[in-house]
Amino acid sequence: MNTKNKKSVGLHALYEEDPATADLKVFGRVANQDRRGFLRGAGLTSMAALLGVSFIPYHRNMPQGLIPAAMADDTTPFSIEGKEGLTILNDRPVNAETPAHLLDDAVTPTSRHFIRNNGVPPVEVDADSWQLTIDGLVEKPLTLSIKDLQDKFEVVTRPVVVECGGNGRAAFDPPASGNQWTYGAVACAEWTGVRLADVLKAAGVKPGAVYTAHHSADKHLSGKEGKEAISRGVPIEKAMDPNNLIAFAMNGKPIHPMNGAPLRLIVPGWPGSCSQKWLQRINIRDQVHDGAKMTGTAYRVPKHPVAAGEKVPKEDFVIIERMPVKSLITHPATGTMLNEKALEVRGNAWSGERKITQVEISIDFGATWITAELGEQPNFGAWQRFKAQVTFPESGYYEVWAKATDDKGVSQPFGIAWNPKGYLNNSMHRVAVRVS
Ligand SMILES: Nc1nc2c(c(=O)[nH]1)N[C@H]1C(S)=C(S)[C@@H](COP(=O)(O)O)O[C@H]1N2
Ligand SMILES: [Mo]
Repeated sequence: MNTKNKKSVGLHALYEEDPATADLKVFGRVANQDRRGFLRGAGLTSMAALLGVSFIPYHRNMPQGLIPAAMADDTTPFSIEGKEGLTILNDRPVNAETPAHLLDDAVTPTSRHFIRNNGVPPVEVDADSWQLTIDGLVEKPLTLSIKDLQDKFEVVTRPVVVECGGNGRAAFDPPASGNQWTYGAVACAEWTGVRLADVLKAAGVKPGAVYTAHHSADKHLSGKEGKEAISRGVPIEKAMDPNNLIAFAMNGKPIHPMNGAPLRLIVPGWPGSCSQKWLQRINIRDQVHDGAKMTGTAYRVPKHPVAAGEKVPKEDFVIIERMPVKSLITHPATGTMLNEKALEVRGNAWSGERKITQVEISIDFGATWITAELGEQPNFGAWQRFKAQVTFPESGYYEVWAKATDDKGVSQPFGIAWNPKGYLNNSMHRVAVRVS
């Protein structure tokens, strides 16, 4: 495990505060008063799995809130199996982003796909018995297993960008509260699944349908039954876009537990929050969905430009839909010390529901630009690779900047379009390079 820890609240602090809550966070369920009862079930299995064994022979003797010594020395709050090199922003819930230089692939490996959790993920999911229900404003409500989905609908595989609406929030000044993502709450994994539109057509969406409502198996942080961590949706027109997937595989394998195993939505071009993980139910509604994190100011921006720090009345906020044009320099890593003057710059560029037509690179703080070589978009919703050869004239400090332009002629701004909740920062990516 080489997951870096940004936040100091670790396991100890967590258990000192409240062992029962800590159990919930770590093991996904609250300990009974009789801890042994808890440890006998799924809790025991998940604790054992965290400790890297299949069983804890003397588990009956473990007191409630005991931090296993194997974990007690660990300075990182969690080791996330199957994830490498991510920066942990928060351990309750688990949120981790990927340093830009680890995103230097057309298809992001699962180990490098960021994690954004709003609540407590389910433990011990069983793909064989998992069920998805489609109900609400449909002719024929459906309950489907993953096998049903595979048997009844065409299965497709495609790389798709998932980006958190709050990616880039850390650069806001004045700061915006929420996860302080820098650049790495974005990834482009290859997802396999069936088309959401095909499944909705099979259920027969009735006239009057306005919005989808997505429901899932993760739990609210409070542990309260019936309270959802997040339940978002999209307008029915967007839901019927053939590019949305109900996905059961990620990079050719079952989905990583933290990325929504065994079933999730993949909604290209819109904020990651639309792509419900651990998906159990899609309810078709006759109004804009008002589930958890759909209302108030969550995943919303002011409908008019605002000055940094300006107070915005609630009624002026609108739901974020398409994500903006953006790019990321994935080589070199920022802070690189170069011993030669020539350098290959590489990265990824994307724009929600659009193609990238140009990426430009500057090494002189934007005074001059060179056009990068730009790769094709493999399919709707995927990012495009770019590369450029640059030569630094002499030794010293440089910044490499990248600026993408999409097929509607929209480019990335230099500055941040500040908004109260810190969404949609698509300002140009800059990396520092020292040439010796
Ligand atoms: N059930 C569920 N789905 C969810 C979330 C969540 O907390 N619970 N987070 C959403 C948000 S805000 C984002 S950005 C993406 C992140 O997907 P990832 O964790 O696979 O990177 O998942 C979305 N789907
Ligand atoms: Mo997100």
